[in-house]
Amino acid sequence: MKNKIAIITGITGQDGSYLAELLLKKNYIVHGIRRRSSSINTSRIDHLHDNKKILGKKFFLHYGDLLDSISLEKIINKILPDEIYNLAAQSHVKISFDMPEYTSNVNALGTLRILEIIKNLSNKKRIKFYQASTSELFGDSVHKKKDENTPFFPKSPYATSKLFSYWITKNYRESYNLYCVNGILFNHESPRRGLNFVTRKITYILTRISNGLENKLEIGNLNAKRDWGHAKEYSEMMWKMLQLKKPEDFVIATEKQFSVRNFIELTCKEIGFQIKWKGKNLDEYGYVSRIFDENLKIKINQKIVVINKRFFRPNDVEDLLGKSIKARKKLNWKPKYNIKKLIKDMVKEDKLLAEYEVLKKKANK
Ligand code: NAP
Ligand code: F7E
Repeated sequence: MKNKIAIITGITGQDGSYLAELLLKKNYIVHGIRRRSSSINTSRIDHLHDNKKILGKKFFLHYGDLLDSISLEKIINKILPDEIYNLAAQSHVKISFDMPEYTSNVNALGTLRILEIIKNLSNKKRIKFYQASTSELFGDSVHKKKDENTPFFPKSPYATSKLFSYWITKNYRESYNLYCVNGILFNHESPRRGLNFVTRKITYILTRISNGLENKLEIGNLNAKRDWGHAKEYSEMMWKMLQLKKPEDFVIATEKQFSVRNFIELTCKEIGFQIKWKGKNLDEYGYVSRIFDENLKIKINQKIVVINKRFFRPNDVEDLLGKSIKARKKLNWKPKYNIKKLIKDMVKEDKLLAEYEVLKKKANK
């Protein structure tokens, strides 16, 4: 049987790397679009190149940018893929307040640029298109559990840019009969998550503190609640959405909610100590109250979490919880990772990084 061909934008990111792995396992030929950068940005996918035995000539990277129609058009016209997964984005919500125009250009117009190319090719090939939509679209919606019918109420330049891409994807589906879907994914994390997203920041810095490499974790809003799943599983749902006969939008969520504070507490437990809280608002802090593993380089009463105003947003989404009944029925969605398993996976990898750094420091002495 002929191999299917996929293009992934954002292949160097967390989700792009998991999706590339999955598609290669399914025997796809995978083309990734990477943007030019002065430092190497392929660390999440380098192992795919190394694995030549399995992959042979099935994995290719191309320079392109969502801001640059010429590069996108050249790549898509040449490859004529069966599927395009549009995962590229300026994906950081807080940074979108600092760079609203750039964020909108990449996330909103970038999606439009790809859809136009697909539309112009539609008499040659029916290319299926996946758009990385987000639970941030719901923002301040008053409905507790959010599904495909919940009204949107975006609260950041990131969310408004993704609102445009959500609707333009739906519009191109309806106006031009294209196969386009929105995956409305709630937060998903992993050991490959960027270091400036809250979960990875927590597992990375707390494992460093417990190895004596750092003193404090500085954090923003402790009370924000999220529905956190594992990126590996969520990437599989992207693929499943494009395998359906009829293009439809889906919410993917675990349907369980935890606060940033809970995430810190569970991470401490996984590492081997207990944290307690004192003080209020900006003066609140977390200190070590019990130690279960005597090898940890921390002390009872050590102040290890402090609040820093710098990490608050002009406007935060306080409460996100999903309802993914439709995906459970039509995509057979059932999360295998709960929050504890997710944290275990992240702490395991970050512990190795910290231990490696300790060894390096010792060797250099
Ligand atoms: P990520 O780790 O931040 O990856 C974003 C990717 O987009 C990176 O490969 C990045 O390249 C690339 N990119 C950024 N600007 C670009 C541009 N102008 N042209 C081409 N590529 C560009 O994000 P992620 O967590 O994997 O998320 C994947 C997608 O899902 C994003 O669209 C995000 O908004 C959306 N989403 C994420 C979540 C989540 O919880 N993770 C939830 C819902 C939706 P560099 O490596 O060079 O920076
Ligand atoms: O923040 C709070 C922060 O940056 C989560 C993106 O993948 O998921 C992600 O967006 C919460 C917020 O993710 C810090 O205020 C506290 O309430 O990890 P985050 P996000 O904003 O939910 C959605 C679904 C996407 O689509 C996005 O692309 O944690 N928080 N203290 C902090 N957040 C950060 N980053 N850093 C802190 O120090």
